Parts: sequence; C-alpha cells; structure tokens
Amino acid sequence: MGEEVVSEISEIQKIDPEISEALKAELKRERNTLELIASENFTSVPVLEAQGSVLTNKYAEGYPDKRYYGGCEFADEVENIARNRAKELFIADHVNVQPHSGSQANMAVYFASIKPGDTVMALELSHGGHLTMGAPASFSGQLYKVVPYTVDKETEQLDYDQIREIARKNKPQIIVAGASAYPRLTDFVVFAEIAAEVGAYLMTDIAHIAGLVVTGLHPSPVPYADFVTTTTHKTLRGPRGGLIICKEKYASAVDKTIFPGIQGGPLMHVIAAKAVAFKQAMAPEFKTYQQQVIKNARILSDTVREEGFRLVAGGTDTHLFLVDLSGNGLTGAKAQTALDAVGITVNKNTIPFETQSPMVTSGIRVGTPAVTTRGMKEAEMQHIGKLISRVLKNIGDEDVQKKVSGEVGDLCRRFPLYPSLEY
Ligand code: DSN
Repeated sequence: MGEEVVSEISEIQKIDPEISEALKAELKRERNTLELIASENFTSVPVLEAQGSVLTNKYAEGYPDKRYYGGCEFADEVENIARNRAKELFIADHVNVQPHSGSQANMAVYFASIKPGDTVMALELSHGGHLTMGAPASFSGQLYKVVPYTVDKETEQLDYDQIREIARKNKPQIIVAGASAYPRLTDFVVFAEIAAEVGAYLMTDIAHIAGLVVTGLHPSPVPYADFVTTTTHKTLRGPRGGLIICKEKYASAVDKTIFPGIQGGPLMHVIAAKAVAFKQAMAPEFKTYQQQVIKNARILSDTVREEGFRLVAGGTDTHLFLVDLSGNGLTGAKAQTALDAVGITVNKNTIPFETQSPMVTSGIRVGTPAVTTRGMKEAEMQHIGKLISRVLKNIGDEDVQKKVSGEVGDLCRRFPLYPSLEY
C-alpha cells in the first residue's frame, strides 16, 4: 500500500474538534485492534485521497458525455477511466460504477429485470444470504415473492440438486447466487444451468469474493450470469461503494435504473477512488495479497478448529469462516463482546439452521482480508487463533483478558497501519 502521502486534515481540528477527536480515535482503534470482520478491509492511502478530493463538490447527474450539468469534463474523464478499468478487471461487457452501495446495486438489478410481485429465489439470510436477497425487513422481501433456498443440513454447503428442484417447482423470474456468510466456493456454472432451465435471470452478488474473483482465486460468474453485483470495499479493498456488471443487452436498462431510476447525482469522489482501487487490483501484488488472504483464513480456521471449536461447512475455501459456538456453551453475542474487550473484532453471525435470534446467534464470522493487508501471515494466524481460543475458554477471567490484550497490542505494533496518517 502506498503510504508516502500524509493526509492533511488538521483543518478539521481547528473547525470541528469533536469530529476531529472521533476521527483520531477511530484511527487509533483501527491501528490497535485486530480487525477480523470479513466484510471490512483497510483501503490504501491513494484511495483515501481520491475519496477525500474536490470531486465531492461536483454534480454530474447522467453519464459521461450525457450529463445534466456543465463543468463535467473531469468527472467524465474519471468515470470513463473507472468504467474501462472495471471492464478490464472483471472481463465484462458493461459496467455501471455509480451504485452508492451493494444494496443499491442489487435493487437496481431487480428493478431493471423483474416486476413487483415476481418471484426471487435466493439464499436464506440465516444460511448466509443478504438482507437484499428477500429478507422481510428489506425492500426485496416486501416487493417480491421470495422463495429461499438453504444449505444442506449435513454438509452445510450449497446443495445444487435441492436448488434445481426448488427452481423447477417455483419457476422464479430471477435466481440470486451469492452470500454474505458462505465460506465455500460457489459453482456459478451450475447456477446458470438451473436459471436457463427454468427461464430465470441469474444475478450473482460477489460483494464478499470480488477480490478473489478478479485474481482468479474464485471462479468468476461474469461469463455465465446476466447480472453481477459487488461492493468495492471488501476483499476488493477499494472505497465503500457498489458496482454492477452486466451483459451488453441489459446495459441500457441497468444504467436507466441507477440514474434516474433510484439514484441522483453520482458520488464522483467515490468513483475516482473506485478507479484507483481497480488500478491497484490489476497489479501482480494484489494477487499475492489475495493468495495470502485465503492461506491466512485456512490457517486461522484450522487453529481455531484444533482448539476445539466447530467450523460451519467444515472449513473454508475463501477469506472467511464461521464458528459454531453452540457446543462450547457460548453464543455469538457473548463471544463478540469477550473478543471486543481484548481488541479482537469479529461479528456475531447466524449459522445454518440457527436456533438463536439474530441479535444473539450461535456463531461468529471471522475473515482475514484486513489483517492480511497489515502484512500478517501464517505465524500470526496461528497466534491469533490461539488468542481467540484463550479468550473464549476463559470468559470472565480478567487475568487472561489482560494478557491477551497485551499480546494483541504487541501484534498490532509489529504490523503498523497507516503510519503516514495523522488526523
Ligand atoms: N454488511 C455486509 C457484511 O458484513 O457482509 C454485507 O452487506
């Protein structure tokens, strides 16, 4: 990561000490804790610079060469570069770089392809799906008839025969392949076969695995899916935002749905930052990074398993894994709080066939993108796995808590984060 540029935000200190202090505290938190939330990462200083740039001032409703405002020549340049890089990176026919988030990317695909009342078939939230895949509290669950599929009870992995059977029976208009908490590979070719057989669109949400996909470490859905959505800030390590990839024949419908359909002015500063991230993702060292992310997830999950914790789906092929704590007399909420107290950040997560509420859960989700960005490797993963185990086996023991906190602090100091940043 380029660390040579010092951020100049000391002006905030003069104008707004409250926000300045909160920013300083957040930088300190990120530096001094082990970030294991699977959907988070530490973006590069050049991405932060682009995102904090003067492009935040610019309205550029529309698309390059078809804007509703004057003065868009540099906005056009930036968006064209972002689009071209994304097309090259994902080997895509068409991309839209304007979605403000993954949820808006998913909403745009539904709006561009199906009608309210149509059937969406997607992975059940508690089995690893996402809110936008038909959860009752989300627009997706309110506008569409939702037919969920689950993972198999024995293997806790996708069961393509079951998915095919559900699709044949329910004839959905769109099938969604993708997850927020699924540790194994997804077979997008089979999903495409099933969608073709029942006459459904195939949308794949690769928000979590985009970094693995662009480096060839997870099979890409782009050749097979009608629509591919992603965020840009998870394994892809860019700014917070969304992206849609689609076949050329859907380009106009997708673009019209994003603007003026569901969004107004694009966040041009974020699009500039996406362009920077796409450039960084094309560099050979990005593949080395993603290989280490996967290696680290394997070593960390193996260590946790050897310490006596059960892994959902037997382990991981990706950047994340799920730990089922129900056999250890713990809940996800209790584990998250205990780990937070020593500076290890994870999130409580439902596991397949969950018996607890989403605020309690039986599991935690653990991911390695952020600690790998800091430069941590196999030895550190073994160390962190043992620290997690010590905390979870000794909840309430202040002595253990103090010692583990100290070791977490040492690890963080050995792998400094954003050394050039000062708020
Ligand atoms: N909130 C994201 C995650 O943690 O996976 C999904 O949008």
